[in-house]
Amino acid sequence: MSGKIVMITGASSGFGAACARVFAEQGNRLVIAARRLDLLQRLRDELSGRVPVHAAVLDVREREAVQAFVAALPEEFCAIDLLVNNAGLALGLEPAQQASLDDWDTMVDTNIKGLMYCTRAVLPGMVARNRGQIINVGSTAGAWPYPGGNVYGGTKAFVEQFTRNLRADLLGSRVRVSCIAPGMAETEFSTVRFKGDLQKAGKVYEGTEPLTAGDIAGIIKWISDQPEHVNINHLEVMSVFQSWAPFAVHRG
Ligand code: NDP
Ligand code: 8X3
Repeated sequence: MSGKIVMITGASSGFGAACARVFAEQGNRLVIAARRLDLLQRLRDELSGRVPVHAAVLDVREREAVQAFVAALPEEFCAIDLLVNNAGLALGLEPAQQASLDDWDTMVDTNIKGLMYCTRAVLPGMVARNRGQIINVGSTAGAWPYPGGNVYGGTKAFVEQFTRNLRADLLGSRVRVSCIAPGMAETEFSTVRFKGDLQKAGKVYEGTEPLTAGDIAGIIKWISDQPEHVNINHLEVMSVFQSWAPFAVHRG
């Protein structure tokens, strides 16, 4: 794939920034969005010698802003070929009975509603052009529960099922939709989850070789590089340092 228009949400760090670098290497035009403009500008400065880059603040939780953002894209960026719905976060690891409702709201608003808004804003153009692709970033947490994963896992289960239902709606068009479900990857993810506690965040990856943002960006590129009649529905990926545990049993 080259010379396409790729929009990446949550491009200021982690998977999103790595995707921007990978898609720039292929000569694609980039629309990069997130809340932290300084980081986006740095990324744009790094990549804009190679490809055209449109960098702008977008909080995916703001429904009207998402619609306006897509509607007002400059002409050379407006016919989006690939949307990487990546913006998302986990907040907290407390059991449900102690978790913060504000954190739960933020995860639902970002991981579910934000992804919905971006999809709804971009999809009509893709369907009209009978061309395009959406790659949603889910998580192993969407299929495999763990203590404290409560609402985060629930939001990622939504991403998985929404992806499949989009495919059902899009049958008859050539628009492709995929969900990639990564396991533990070292990005700003844990720093955000633990609200800036770097020590706690670092412990998540200690003694392991987690997935990297570059690993995930490479896989997202591979999904997009498949022949246009090939749709990867779901792709789950883990570091070899991660696996499942047996069912937990409480003996009272
Ligand atoms: P990072 O924290 O490094 O990146 C998250 C990105 O999302 C940032 O660019 C952040 O930008 C953006 N973001 C968060 N909230 C919003 C918002 N309201 N509007 C727009 N952008 C937002 O973590 P990752 O790269 O790891 O996370 C990317 C995606 O991957 C998430 O959906 C995450 O759930 C998922 N994931 C992560 C895994 C991991 O272990 N790291 C594993 C599986 C899935 P800014 O703060 O500037 O807005
Ligand atoms: C991120 C992976 O296992 O921390 O989605 O939930 S995990």
